[in-house]
Amino acid sequence: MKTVFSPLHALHAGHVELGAGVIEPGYEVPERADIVRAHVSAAGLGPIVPPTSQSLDVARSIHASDYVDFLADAWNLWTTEGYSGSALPMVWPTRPLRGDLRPRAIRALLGWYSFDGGAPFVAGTWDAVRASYASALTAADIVAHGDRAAFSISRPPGHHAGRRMAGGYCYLNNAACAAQRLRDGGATRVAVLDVDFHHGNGTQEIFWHRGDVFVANIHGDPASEYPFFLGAADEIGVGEGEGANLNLPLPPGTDFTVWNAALESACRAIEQFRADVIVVSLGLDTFVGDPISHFRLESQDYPRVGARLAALGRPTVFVLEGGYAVDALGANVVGVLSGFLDG
Ligand code: OKP
Ligand code: ZN
Repeated sequence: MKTVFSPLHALHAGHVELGAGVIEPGYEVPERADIVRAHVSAAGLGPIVPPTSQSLDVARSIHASDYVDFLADAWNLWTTEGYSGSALPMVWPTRPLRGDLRPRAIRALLGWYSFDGGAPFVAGTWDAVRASYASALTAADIVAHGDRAAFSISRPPGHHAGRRMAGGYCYLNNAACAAQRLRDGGATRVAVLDVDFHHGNGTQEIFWHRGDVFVANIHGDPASEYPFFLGAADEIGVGEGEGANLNLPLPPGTDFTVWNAALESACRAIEQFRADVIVVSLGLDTFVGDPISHFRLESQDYPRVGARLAALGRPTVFVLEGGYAVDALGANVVGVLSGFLDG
């Protein structure tokens, strides 16, 4: 299996985030991608290749074009207005404030284009975001050209990014863009399976009205877990998309036995959908040692996850999402991918 990696991810570094009662160093650190790359290399899973050059066309079809422009300009606007540090929003146009007054000030634009304070910008953020996106599209292209699977070490992650909002460490929705790329390349039906601990609210929003992309999520119950305001079991899609969204929320403390039963349900739904190709939003923050998440999967469980995905018998694009127990992240990713290859 080819792995796509760009060193440009490291330009997104040094940012802070809002914790509970504190501003703290971000959990979404460059070491994450580097340890994943090192473990993929050491395990000999296959060649590690750079992303090919990719235009923003797919990003502009999945996201609002003005949002993509904003992502590209945000750091420049922030410094032009005289600020430094991490560019973070501080006001959001939530109900009952007006949602039609697009502001000019960068402090407010950051809120216009986000749903939380979890997607800060630093000088290198946009370059890293572009590389993360290009890596996901490159992995999609590798699979579209006939490989059984490919893996994108996308950093920053993407699944919380909606059509016109950043949040939760995410800017461009890499997995959604990969799914769109596969559709553009001739796949009729694409399934996105999101196994990150957190609900992929952005991916759900993007494909909410669409019947050609099935979205399944296994995640911490939003009653108590981030992103809180989406991810309940009654969200099934609308219009053409009705029945093409499946949410499987699970309580904090869930172990592999229960989680694996949810995976089985998601896989059966994907089989019924008859997807031509699968995009896996591969978050490893289901791991028991994750510092910000609350499931109890163990390292020995991940190869079984990979083997079940292989049993779907479809070409598969793996796109990295979360996973913050950095020391274990590389081994857990390799667990899934090697389980897939052996499966
Ligand atoms: C991104 B992904 C800790 C707050 C954490 C954001 C979580 C984003 C998770 N200071 N809130 O789904 O792994
Ligand atoms: Zn997550």
